[in-house]
Amino acid sequence: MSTEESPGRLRVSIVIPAIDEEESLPLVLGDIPRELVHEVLVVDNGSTDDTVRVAEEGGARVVREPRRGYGSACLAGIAAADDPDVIIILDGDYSDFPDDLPQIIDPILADDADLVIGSRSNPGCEPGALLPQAAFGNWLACFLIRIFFRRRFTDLGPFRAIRRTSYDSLGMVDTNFGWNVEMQIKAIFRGLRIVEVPVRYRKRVGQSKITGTISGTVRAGWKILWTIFRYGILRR
Ligand SMILES: Nc1nc2c(ncn2[C@@H]2O[C@H](COP(=O)(O)OP(=O)(O)OP(=O)(O)O)[C@@H](O)[C@H]2O)c(=O)[nH]1
Ligand SMILES: [Mg+2]
Repeated sequence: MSTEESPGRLRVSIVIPAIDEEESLPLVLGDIPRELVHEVLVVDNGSTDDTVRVAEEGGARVVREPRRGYGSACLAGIAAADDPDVIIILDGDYSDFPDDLPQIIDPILADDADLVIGSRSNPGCEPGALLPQAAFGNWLACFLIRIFFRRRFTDLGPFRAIRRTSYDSLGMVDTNFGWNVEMQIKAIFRGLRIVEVPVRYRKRVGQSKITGTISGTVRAGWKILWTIFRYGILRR
C-alpha cells in the first residue's frame, strides 16, 4: 500500500461490541466519520434494552452472538465483516472519540503500521475517565509485557485498527477480557509493525460493564495477567 492510497479505496469495517448501550450507541454512531468507513457492525450479546434498535437506526448492521464476552463479540463481528482491508474496534459506551478515527487509521494508510493502538496515556484522557483500577491494571500489564516480551506499550486501549491480513495471521482465540492483550502479544510474536497513537478518552455514558464493577475488575485483571503469563511461558 502506498502513502497515496486513499481511505475510500480501502474497505474499513468498524466493529463495536455492545451490550445494553442504548444511551451511548446513538452518540457513537453519530460521530463516526462515515466517509472513511465501508461498514459499521454492532455486535450484541443479548442486550435487554434497545441497543439493537438504536444500532439499526444509527445505520449499523447488527451481528448477534449468543456467546457472551467482549472477545466473543469481537471475533463474531470480524468474522461477519464484509471482506475488509482494515478492521477497527471501538467501544460502544462513548468513552472513545469516534472522530479520532483518522489518527487510528493513518499509520495503516501510510503503510507504517499493521496494528495501531489508541493509547489513553496522555493529557487528552479526561480525569476520572480511566478508573484508577483500570489505570493501574494497564500499567502493570504493560510493565509485565515489557519484562516478558521486551516491547514497550503505554496502554491496552480498546480503540484500535488492524490490517485484515495481519489479523488473520494472529489466530485470535480469547473470548473475553484477554482479547486486547492477546492481540498485542501475538502481534509481537508475528513481528507486526505496531504503532501507538494518542487518543482522547472520556467518562462513559450509561451503566458500567467491566472496570466500573468489582467483579468485572477482578475477572478482567486476573484474565489479563494470566494471558500475559501464559504466552510468556508458551512463547508462541
Ligand atoms: N457484545 C458484548 N459487548 C460487551 C460485552 N462486555 C462488554 N461489552 C462492550 O464492550 C465495550 C467495553 O465495555 P465497557 O463496559 O465500556 O468496559 P470498560 O471500559 O472496561 O469499563 P466501563 O466503561 O467502566 O464499564 C462496551 O461497548 C460494552 O458494551 C459482552 O459480553 N458482549
Ligand atoms: Mg468503557
